[in-house]
Amino acid sequence: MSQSALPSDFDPGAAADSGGIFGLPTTPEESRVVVVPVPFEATVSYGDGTANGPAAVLAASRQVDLFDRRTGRPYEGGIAMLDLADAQCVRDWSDAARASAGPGTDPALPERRARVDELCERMNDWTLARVAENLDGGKLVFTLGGDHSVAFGAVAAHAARHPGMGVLHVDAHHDLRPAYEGFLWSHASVIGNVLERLPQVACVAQIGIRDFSEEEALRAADAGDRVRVHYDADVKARQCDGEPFARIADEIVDVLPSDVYLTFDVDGLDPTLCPGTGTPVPGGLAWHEVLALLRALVRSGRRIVGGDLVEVAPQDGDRGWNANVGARLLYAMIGSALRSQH
Ligand SMILES: [Mn+2]
Repeated sequence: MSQSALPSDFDPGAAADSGGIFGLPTTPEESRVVVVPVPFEATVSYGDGTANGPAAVLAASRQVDLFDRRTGRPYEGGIAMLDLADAQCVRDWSDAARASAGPGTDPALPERRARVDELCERMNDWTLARVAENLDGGKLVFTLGGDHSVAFGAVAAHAARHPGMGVLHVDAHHDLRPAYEGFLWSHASVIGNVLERLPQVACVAQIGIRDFSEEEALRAADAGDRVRVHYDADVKARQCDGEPFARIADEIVDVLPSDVYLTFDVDGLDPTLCPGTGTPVPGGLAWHEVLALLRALVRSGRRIVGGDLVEVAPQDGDRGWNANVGARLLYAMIGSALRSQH
């Protein structure tokens, strides 16, 4: 049992009144787990709002019950999110990039593309630095987007410290588009950038994939063993034929090396769980399938070295649903990662 970072009078069953994520009172310095918020959405393809994800998940997280039958007391060592006010620079870069990349602008203009690429690089550097300093401080780090482009710096920081690690990638999309709409660092290219620029990443296993271009499917196939795709339609067909999801999950996990980074695009879920996300697609993982996948990862003895949750977007009138699912998903990922440490 890990030593508690919490004050002795802390009551995990009481309604949270501290300002911290999941209602926890600990500072990042005191906490075992640090969440890095990256409110960035430069290159939106459809719906917007993921830059509001971190604030919305923070608010919703206070409703999550801390005790978890499956993972025990993930809160015990402390979980803290870095101050959102310190991420305001990222929000400003995001707004500036959207002004250059957004509707009514011509993305073909090279100076606009260069401007957006430069703002994305600043965000990459910022994210990498925040994640790296917390990893070096011995923290387990989870990054909270923002769109999927925020994962690059986080994966890079982890890969530098865990060479040979694998990435488990849950998403409706391959994210293998070369320079989507001309933008080098687009959310739709993030896994392509990981494969191309981070040789320390041994392989990527993708699940939930159901909306992609022919070029992306070819790119995935051409990557050989470095990219293992578990197409949503194939997984669902096997389940319809009577195969248990647990067996499929074991198969997905089996190809990964011993250290695993988890990148979770919320649109990998059934979109009834994330209607606000930028590019919802029918199909996808059910809630309990996600938990089964996390269980399979832990059961296999692999170590979850860190992760990110991206593309959570609150909507007007959703009564907090998008952020509520996001907060619970983040808590499940953190709990599984803590369980997997040995
Ligand atoms: Mn994605």
